[in-house]
Amino acid sequence: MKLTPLFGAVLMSMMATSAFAVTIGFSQVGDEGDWRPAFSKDMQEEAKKENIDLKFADAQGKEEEQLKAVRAFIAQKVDAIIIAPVVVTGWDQVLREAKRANIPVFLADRDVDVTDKSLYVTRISADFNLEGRLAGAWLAQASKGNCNIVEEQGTTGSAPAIERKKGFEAVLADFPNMKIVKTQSGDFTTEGGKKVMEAFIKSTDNLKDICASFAHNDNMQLGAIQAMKEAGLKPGKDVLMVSVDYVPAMKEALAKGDANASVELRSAIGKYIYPVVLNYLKDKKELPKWVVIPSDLHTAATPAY
Ligand code: GYE
Repeated sequence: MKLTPLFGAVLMSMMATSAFAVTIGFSQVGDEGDWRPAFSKDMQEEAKKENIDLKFADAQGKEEEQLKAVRAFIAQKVDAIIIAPVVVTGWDQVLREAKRANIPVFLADRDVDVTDKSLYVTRISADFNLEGRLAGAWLAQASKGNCNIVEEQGTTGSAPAIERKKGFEAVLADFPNMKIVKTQSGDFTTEGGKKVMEAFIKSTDNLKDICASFAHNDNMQLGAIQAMKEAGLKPGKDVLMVSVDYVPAMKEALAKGDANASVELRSAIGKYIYPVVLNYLKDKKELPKWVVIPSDLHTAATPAY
């Protein structure tokens, strides 16, 4: 068929508006708690707004799955790759493959531990160490610097578990009468937190002399709250409860008095992430290695603003 110039122009403009601006591969951790799916949903919605063809891969908490997904994105020749890495180790090789293919990689949320930082453009995330310090500082004040603490750690080897612990302990170092007496990983899940708290209850004679529970995320704390209630204890009253994420279920627990404080980890962060990626694709300007998203601590008395 021969196209008239006008018809051809209309067709071209239709093609231009229906085509995506860019294709981005996003390798997500999984859906271990309430925060993660909220983050995934936001990334998908914001992608639509930005006219991005988002290839979303859920790794179900497994790094092997992430490596496969990233290799598939490279084979598909996407314009950019975003990774929320499950754990910090094991990334050098696949990042080198992306670099060789000339595909820029961005880290979102969690961090990686690589010696060659040129393997990724930048990381866009909250400061997990600060979150740990905020939780520790709140607890130091609430307990007047006297506190035996049980700690539910996040996924072993993940950036938030490492950094939240470090930040929290940095505050404790200033208070000789504050110490972590029990610590175990609950893998960032409600179930995991419940199991860990059940074990703590047993090994401490019903949390005798325990003043606080510090959980690396709200879901583990919500599980811990259940375990404590089942054992006839009063979370938020007998024991101070501080955690991170500030998910809706935690807001309810704070309002009910079952928990005392939670550091907010924003989940609607696509609006921080995509502009960084899109601008980089346009101008290729070097960026600082970390774009920090703010964190704030909330109690029942200080709702979100
Ligand atoms: O706090 C937790 C999630 O990577 C910082 O991962 C994130 C953490 C978040 O499972 O709920």
